[in-house]
Amino acid sequence: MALILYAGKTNKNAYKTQIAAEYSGVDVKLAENFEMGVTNKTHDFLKMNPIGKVPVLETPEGPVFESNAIARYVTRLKADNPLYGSSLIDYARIEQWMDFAATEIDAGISKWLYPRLGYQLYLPPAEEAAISALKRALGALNLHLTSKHLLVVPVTRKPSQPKEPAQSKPKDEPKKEVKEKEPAKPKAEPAAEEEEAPNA
Ligand SMILES: N[C@@H](CCC(=O)N[C@@H](CS)C(=O)NCC(=O)O)C(=O)O
Repeated sequence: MALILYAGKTNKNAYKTQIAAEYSGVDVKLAENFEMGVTNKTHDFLKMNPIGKVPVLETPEGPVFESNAIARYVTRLKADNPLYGSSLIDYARIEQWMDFAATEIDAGISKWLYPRLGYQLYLPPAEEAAISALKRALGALNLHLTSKHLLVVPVTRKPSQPKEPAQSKPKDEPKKEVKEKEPAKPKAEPAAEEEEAPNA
């Protein structure tokens, strides 16, 4: 029987579980008719997660909330799942990157994005701090990835034969005007249908 995951279809935190389930052969289905801002405010939902956030997984032994915990649970449903590593140091490194993604990257994105979307107060110095923290985290991630070769996919391309000679850009082409975007004014309440609501 499928485990039921409460979240909207495009919830980034639910993707963690859905991807883990797919790789682990675990049957997880999104709750039908789930409506962000409605379903997660019901009494029944709050019994599963008292803070009213998604995702929540319904298991035969009761509900589990917190997306990383759910993803780990689903992964461990498959015995000796290689997705979870095979030694203590493997587990530690997997958890290290899961925690890093949640607390350094996700948190940084939220602090930058939500005021711009109008969910939180927009304060330029706070945004500057969020961007600089995010750059630091992404810089560290980048450094890590450049020393790995996990994502390298060989691409063989035939030399392209352009039908027409490439047009060179006229030298005196006027530069496009770059307009600075005005930050959105804070909204009173996050829109109910918005999937990505503030963590705070
Ligand atoms: N730490 C939680 C964060 C969950 C979270 O912030 N969920 C958002 C959607 S991505 C939510 O339910 N927001 C509704 C609210 O803040 O009331 C997790 O990883 O599961």
